Amino acid sequence: MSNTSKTTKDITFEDFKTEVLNDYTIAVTSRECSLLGRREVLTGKAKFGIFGDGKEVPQLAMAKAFKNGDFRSGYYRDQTFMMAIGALNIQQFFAGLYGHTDITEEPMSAGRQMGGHFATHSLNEDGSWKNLTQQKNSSADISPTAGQMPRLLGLAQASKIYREVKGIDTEKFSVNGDEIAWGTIGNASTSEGLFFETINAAGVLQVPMVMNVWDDEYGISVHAKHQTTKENISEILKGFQRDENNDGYEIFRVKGWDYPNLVDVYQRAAIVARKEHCPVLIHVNELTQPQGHSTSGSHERYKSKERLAWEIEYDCMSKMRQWMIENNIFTDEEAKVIENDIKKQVRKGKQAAWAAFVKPQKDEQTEAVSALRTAAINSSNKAFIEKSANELEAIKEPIRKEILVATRKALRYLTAESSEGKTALINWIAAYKAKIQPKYSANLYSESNLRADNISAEAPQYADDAEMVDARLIMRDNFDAIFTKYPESLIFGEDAGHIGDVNQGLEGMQEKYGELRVSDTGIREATILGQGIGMAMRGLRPIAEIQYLDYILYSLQIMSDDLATLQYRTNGKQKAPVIIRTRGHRLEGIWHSGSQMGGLIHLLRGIHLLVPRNMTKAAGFYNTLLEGDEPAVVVECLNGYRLKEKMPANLGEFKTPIGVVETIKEGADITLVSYGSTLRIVEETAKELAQVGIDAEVIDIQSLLPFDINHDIVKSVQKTNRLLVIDEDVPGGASAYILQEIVEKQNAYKFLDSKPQTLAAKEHRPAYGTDGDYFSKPSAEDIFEKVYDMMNEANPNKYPSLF
Ligand SMILES: Cc1ncc(C[n+]2csc(CCOP(=O)(O)OP(=O)(O)O)c2C)c(N)n1
Ligand SMILES: [Mg+2]
Repeated sequence: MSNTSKTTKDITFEDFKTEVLNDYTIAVTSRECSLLGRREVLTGKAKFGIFGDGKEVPQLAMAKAFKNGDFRSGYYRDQTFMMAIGALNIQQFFAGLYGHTDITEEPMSAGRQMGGHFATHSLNEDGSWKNLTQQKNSSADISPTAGQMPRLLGLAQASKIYREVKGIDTEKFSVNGDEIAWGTIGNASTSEGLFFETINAAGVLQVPMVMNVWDDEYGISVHAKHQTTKENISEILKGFQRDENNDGYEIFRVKGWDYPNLVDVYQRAAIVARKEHCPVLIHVNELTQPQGHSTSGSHERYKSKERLAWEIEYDCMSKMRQWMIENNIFTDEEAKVIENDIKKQVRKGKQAAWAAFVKPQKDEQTEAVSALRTAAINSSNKAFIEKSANELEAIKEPIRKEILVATRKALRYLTAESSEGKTALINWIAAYKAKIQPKYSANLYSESNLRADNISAEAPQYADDAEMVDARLIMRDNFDAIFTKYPESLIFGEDAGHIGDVNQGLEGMQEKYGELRVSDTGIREATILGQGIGMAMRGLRPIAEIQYLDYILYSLQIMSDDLATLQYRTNGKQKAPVIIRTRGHRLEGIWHSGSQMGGLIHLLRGIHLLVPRNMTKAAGFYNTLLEGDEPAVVVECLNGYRLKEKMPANLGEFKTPIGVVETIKEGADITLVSYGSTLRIVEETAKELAQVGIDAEVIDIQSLLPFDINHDIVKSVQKTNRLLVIDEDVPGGASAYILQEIVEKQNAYKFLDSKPQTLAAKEHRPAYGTDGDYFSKPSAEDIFEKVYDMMNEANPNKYPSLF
């Protein structure tokens, strides 16, 4: 089922009729799915439902204008559109509602997202790109309202880059940059800052983005009068309208039940965006929500009788039907025949989806019951285990949790026994978990052979006469090598273009590679990130620069909700290998010395988090990441650009491995673990400790996510038997995570002769004054005294107390 439009020129009435009937069929199918979907939730088969009823007709029009290669970035109302582009059928719709964990049955997310969150597959089984120009694409939805906006900007900008930058291999991604990125959003969600930030940025960038607002006057129960100035989003955005003197937007307003007008508006909008790369806003108003917001409430509670009556009269489906009758496309009787037939098809599709959902679990239930019965045979607790088996067997439509609860609990009856049946049950549970757990946990990170920890290290090479230079020059020259080696790479951020970033790590790069590849952006961190995500989803290799680590918080929501979940929420069917470049840690003052690494570690699982101690290490990370297919944040040391480092010869080639620690100094007495700017202080302190006879081993973590994949730190602790983690985040921040990794995951507790400790910053942010750093973050004296104290406790004779 799809509604790809023929050209409207020279179309016969029969052709026209066929096309409209096809559209109506799609829309009725979608409506029936909504109606039956709600019932599935109310009867308990599905847990939650949020449907596209009341928004069907404009989505038909959007689908007609949507071409191969185009991208959608939308929200949970778009089931009709997805059906109209042929990306969602009835059975798949219900598989989504049930949370089917098989990607072939539930292609949107393999049951990871609630129904109504749509996606298409950009990747093959091995993680390589499909040809996106030969299919209609939808980036994977997320639930946070307006969260689809930042990425929409990047999806649209990719077309501009593909059209205007020469030398990129466009084969799988673009045909002359003709692709449109189509956004959809609810009227109430336009209240979010992300909406306005994206609208402004797309106007500045002039990218082919068509923004659709589905306006039903409400956001759950809250009326437009609390949401939008003048209760009218296109009215207040009028200032964005382009004119003869200024670039801007084309803005359309159209009624959501007016099928012929909608079709016309969407065709016109597409031409403007596709040809001219001018962003377009389509405000579709007078839409309704026949069943209310979702299955968890009823709209009778908050809509007036008059509004409810109006919604019935102006329901876009009945208006379309009426128009079709008036225009002799069908009669009322003929319409009823079509509608009844669709009702049957939807019911059949629903039944098939449920049967497919239940089947594997039934088979697994049979296996589990049999394993339980075998284990029961020679057990003194036979009666109890058989009871569990019988109870499990009696469940008509079991879920996997019930299967595991029954089998795992049965082991408790067998602790004192040994039998073949018991061993078989243990093995069955282990095999079952190994088979089922990935359905819920796989693909948080890339599982392709391009995953970051699969890219091997390459050491920097130095010429005999290699110069010691300001470290920012290594960064700059390495970026130069990167831009030459990867024509699809580009960098953008505040001050990244004309002046070559605030620390001159991109000096001269814009002149050399042009304003599209090395560009300044507005001050808008969330959409800088969105540019990165969207362009990476279309095969480019963007480096999104967030000027200072302290300001990453503005983009953190999108990084966490969108980027970090992307591979997971599509079960590996989409990726966005964007690199986020930032700089942080010790400079001065509350907002230029932040090191909120614990926050990042916790919120960014799914993204690599790299903390190089110098610019050579940082440049090596960029080189590694560009060979891989995963997103990462690289935090450069803000106070390291003017320090001297030796210029490597193999720029663009040397690679810092990801997830691998480095021992900077060997030692026998204590293992000191740190990273980033603090590491330099630790190194200095290690020299001072040596003067009093303490031989410290110093390890640079380098990569917080993933963390020490070879478990090298425990090997050091095994030797020194003492561990101190030094970190400039708040107490219990990144240091708590590091300690958990080492003590619990690497089992370092086995080798410890002293309490494992952390030395972190104060709880407050760093004060500005000259001494602000000293009194806010771990200093050399703090480290010295902490280590000395630990050694004093172990051997007071050798290390008499300092105080
Ligand atoms: C950031 C965020 N806040 C709140 C919610 C809960 N929520 C889900 S939908 C919704 C209303 C959205 O209304 P609108 O944008 O008009 O879309 P509609 O459902 O009316 O089509 C709200 C508040 C959310 N998903 N995300
Ligand atoms: Mg709404």
